[in-house]
Amino acid sequence: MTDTPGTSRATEPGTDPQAPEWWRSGVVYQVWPRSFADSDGDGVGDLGGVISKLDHLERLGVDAVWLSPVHASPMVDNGYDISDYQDVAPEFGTLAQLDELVAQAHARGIRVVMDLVVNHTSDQHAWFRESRSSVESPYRDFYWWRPPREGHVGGEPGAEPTNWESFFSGSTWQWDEATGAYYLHLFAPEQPDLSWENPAVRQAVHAMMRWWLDRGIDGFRMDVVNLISKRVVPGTPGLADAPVPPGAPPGSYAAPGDETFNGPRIHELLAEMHREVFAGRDAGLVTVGEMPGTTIEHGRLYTDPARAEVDMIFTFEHVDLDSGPGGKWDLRPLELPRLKATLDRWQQGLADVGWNSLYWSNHDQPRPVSRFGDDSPQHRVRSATALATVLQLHRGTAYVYQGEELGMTNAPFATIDDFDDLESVNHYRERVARGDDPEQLLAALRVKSRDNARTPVQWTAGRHAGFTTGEPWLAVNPNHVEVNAESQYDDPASVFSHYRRLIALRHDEPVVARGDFTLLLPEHERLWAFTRRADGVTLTVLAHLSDGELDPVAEGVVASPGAEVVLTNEGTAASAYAPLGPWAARVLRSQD
Ligand code: ISL
Repeated sequence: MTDTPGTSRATEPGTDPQAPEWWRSGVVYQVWPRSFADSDGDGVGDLGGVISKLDHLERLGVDAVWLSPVHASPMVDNGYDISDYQDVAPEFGTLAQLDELVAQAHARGIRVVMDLVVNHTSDQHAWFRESRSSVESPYRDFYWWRPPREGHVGGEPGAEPTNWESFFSGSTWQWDEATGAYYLHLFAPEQPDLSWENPAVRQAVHAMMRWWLDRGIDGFRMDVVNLISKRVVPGTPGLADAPVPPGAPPGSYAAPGDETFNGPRIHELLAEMHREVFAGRDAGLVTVGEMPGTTIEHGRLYTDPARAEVDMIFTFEHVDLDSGPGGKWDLRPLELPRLKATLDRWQQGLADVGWNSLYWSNHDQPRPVSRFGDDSPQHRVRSATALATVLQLHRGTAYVYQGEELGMTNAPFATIDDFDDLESVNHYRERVARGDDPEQLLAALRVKSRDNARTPVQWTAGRHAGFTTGEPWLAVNPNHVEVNAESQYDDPASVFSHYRRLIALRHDEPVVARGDFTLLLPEHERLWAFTRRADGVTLTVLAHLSDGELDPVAEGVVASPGAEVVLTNEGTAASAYAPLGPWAARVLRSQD
């Protein structure tokens, strides 16, 4: 590639500790390594692949890469089950390659943020192997071991210490014959939960985090970190049942809520981690906690700089709006006013204290253009770019998940055999066994399965989209012939080119990081409009999220004289308040 990145970055890694935090105007790009780029032809993406695509990231103009786990792992949950926190999985490469990635990224002004998965380890981690070997093991209390429920025999149905349902179906308790006890796993049985009640666990994790920072990485994305404090009721076994929804058959499992989310010691644990790991280090480090089930009230506490817990959190309200009371597979239509209102509430809630993370997708979510936009050939580019514009011009750090910058879509999965992810496959099997209609189950998987995000990145129109010279571990989306990076770089109308301009605008226009946020016409079902204001500058964002045409002034947007168009996905710039075509987005700038 010949041209320069979209913009200069606010601060280069490690240069000026006094500079304002880079992440306020910054953009973080998530790499999910298994599907990013394969350098050795084994069909699995790897670190060599990430290094080979740094040009792509530099050209896009992002400030940092968040690398999903590359640690040693049996890959039951594609790397979110770590068996050695201080080594790299052979299929991804070596520690030396990771060092090289960090060095090469830094040389381009791109930071590297690692995933931190410490709510649980893999059952193959040395700590757990030790822990399960004997009740006398010094590692026994690294995990949550509990006896069967009183009056029950271990291993029989209903004997589990609590009625909690795992994120990945079934009970959260696994019976372990060797020492005659259950251990807790909020996720898969191969992902036992660490006990953060144990100071030795905390010290070991803090030491591991310092080891990574000493190696030169720039921060952590902390996996489900608001689950690490379980609500321990005084007395034994000390963990309470979750309330069972009305009408559920006796003996049903129930998703734990307050028992595990944002538990009683969570703020204390995060403050301790901050003190033990980050205090006194480079101010350019960043931390983001993944926090499902978190309210604004908690969000303020987590991200208040004065409390020194984490810099920002990933919340889930906006990605739960298209789920019904039955959870993520219980599909509901998405209503634009509710989506706008949800983001607006977080904007207002964290306006004076704390900081927002802005994301449409990640490796757990379907593709945003298929979910919130229109992925038909006619509207894919416009809707992908309109959605990006709206999101990234809210106040907060923007996250781009691999392929989103190309407008990649959900995949055409035909049968259950096309899916890989344990969440999808377990859910399907459990429900088919219960007698649910397989076709209906498949219909929900097609919309919501995490595999939608996990098909390989589409680099070229060629064989396997240029992802691998071998056989890809998960099928490439056949639409790579039209949707691929190579064809987008030099096309000013492409999704990639729009993302580049948008990221440059975030960097160059201080009002994006600093300005206040006012939602306009909150009830409008097709128009997403808001203003951002600071220091006499106003940005007005107008996005028409549907087919057809829409006249913003006729709908009630008040024109501001002298407003100029600074970004649009409409090709030739329309005038500021002209009618918006299908999925058109326009950003106006005016000055007092
Ligand atoms: O993906 C989800 C639902 O479909 C979420 O509930 C997800 O499991 C939750 O957000 C936690 O995600 C994180 O931890 C999991 C891992 O499988 C995910 O990939 C990770 O992002 C367990 O480590």
